[in-house]
Amino acid sequence: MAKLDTIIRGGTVATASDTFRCDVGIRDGRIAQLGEDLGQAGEVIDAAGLLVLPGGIDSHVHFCQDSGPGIVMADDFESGTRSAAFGGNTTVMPFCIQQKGHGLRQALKDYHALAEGKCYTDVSFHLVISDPTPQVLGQELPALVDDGYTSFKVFMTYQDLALSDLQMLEVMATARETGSFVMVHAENYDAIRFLTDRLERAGHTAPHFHGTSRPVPVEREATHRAISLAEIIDVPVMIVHVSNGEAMEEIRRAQSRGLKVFGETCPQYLVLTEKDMEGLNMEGAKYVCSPPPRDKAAQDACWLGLQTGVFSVFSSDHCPFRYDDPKGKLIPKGRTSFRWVPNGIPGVETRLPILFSEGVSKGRITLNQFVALTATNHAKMYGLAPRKGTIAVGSDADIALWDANRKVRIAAQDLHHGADYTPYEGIEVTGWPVRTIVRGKTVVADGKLIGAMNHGTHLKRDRSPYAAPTGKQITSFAPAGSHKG
Ligand code: DUC
Ligand code: ZN
Ligand code: ZN
Repeated sequence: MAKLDTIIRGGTVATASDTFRCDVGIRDGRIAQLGEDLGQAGEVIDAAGLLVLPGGIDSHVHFCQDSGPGIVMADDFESGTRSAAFGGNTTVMPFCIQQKGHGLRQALKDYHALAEGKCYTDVSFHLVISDPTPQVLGQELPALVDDGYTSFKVFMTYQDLALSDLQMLEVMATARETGSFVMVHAENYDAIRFLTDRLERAGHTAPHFHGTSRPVPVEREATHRAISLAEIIDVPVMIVHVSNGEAMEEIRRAQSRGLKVFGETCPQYLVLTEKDMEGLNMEGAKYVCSPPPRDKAAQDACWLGLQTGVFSVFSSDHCPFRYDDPKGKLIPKGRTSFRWVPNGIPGVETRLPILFSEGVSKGRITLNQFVALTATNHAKMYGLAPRKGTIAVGSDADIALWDANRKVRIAAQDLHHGADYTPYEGIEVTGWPVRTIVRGKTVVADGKLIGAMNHGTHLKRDRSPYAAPTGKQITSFAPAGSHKG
């Protein structure tokens, strides 16, 4: 047998199901052998005392995304994937957004041009459909799904993105016909507009009123509606960035009725609260994201959702803007309220340490749940398995070595993203990724960037095994109550 390129020796390997001592042999970027006494290799990495985990897959990040007039996102592909790699990730999935009046193909061409040669980790794009014209749904999307762009996000809020219920139904019907996978941002646009107008008229303009403008029922109602629309079409759906127990309960109830409804939550809903948006002057803007962080009860509910499998994926929703910058979180001159603070916070580098520390180190979840929630389930859900998301012979050698005992106090100055702050400043974590290996090549080791910026590649994806079977022409829709488990 040909010599191995690399052996990771002496570590403890964990997958979504098992934890075991073994060495990992790598050849040509893939895992070639698992076992003991694997012989010789060009490079031997000593992993004694370390955990050997699948590299993180963050299936929800935003890089160099058009964010409106005068606003600039803080990360491009270079800084975004660099930060991801330092945080133990090997694949990230950003969104390619269709602008109203434009097609998906051109948007993809432009987005690929931004990513080309600028990725330290692998990437794979979701689409965002903002203008579901007959051309987009009838021609472009079916062809793009065949080309490996097998998931897309739709929004129920934001002026330039929100789809009507009719459009949601049309988009979901196309997902069912093409076997693509629908992700939903569930917030009620009209309710947010109404509340925002009222708050502004009352002079309530500080950043923390962002939270007041999007209370829990705004999210719960839209979650319920998205699930109902998906049930009518009989199509699976992923509710992204779930922030609280009431929305989580909507998902849990749908799952208990046998519906293919999935949920995602994020670090901000585990360790931040609405109080963080109350900082002096504009400081609260550092925490403005949508849905907003809530309260302790909502945090507990999100933990329950992770522990019980209501949430199958834990993502960062990394959506970075600089704070001390008129193109970022500071309200531009002439604008007056929280309405103008860009929604989103950085987090791709801190997602894994926060869940490891708060989850595994504190005994809330097992190490195997951690792997499932941060890597394996993302790969399965979005058509990257078995190539990605696990440690198995034949899979890509995407691996993060973890020091489970290392204590780190999170500080912006130590992170590698393009933002000038982290909303997680000062949080002490136990457990840190000390080496990140992408397809057999070390990208980050001991706090140093070693990888090449053109090592990362764009991954075409299979259809999600959870999506509707293809070729399923819609001749009938789900009668009410037909989905009891
Ligand atoms: N939705 C996201 O997914 N990210 C940032 C902002 C938003 O509304
Ligand atoms: Zn969203
Ligand atoms: Zn997002």
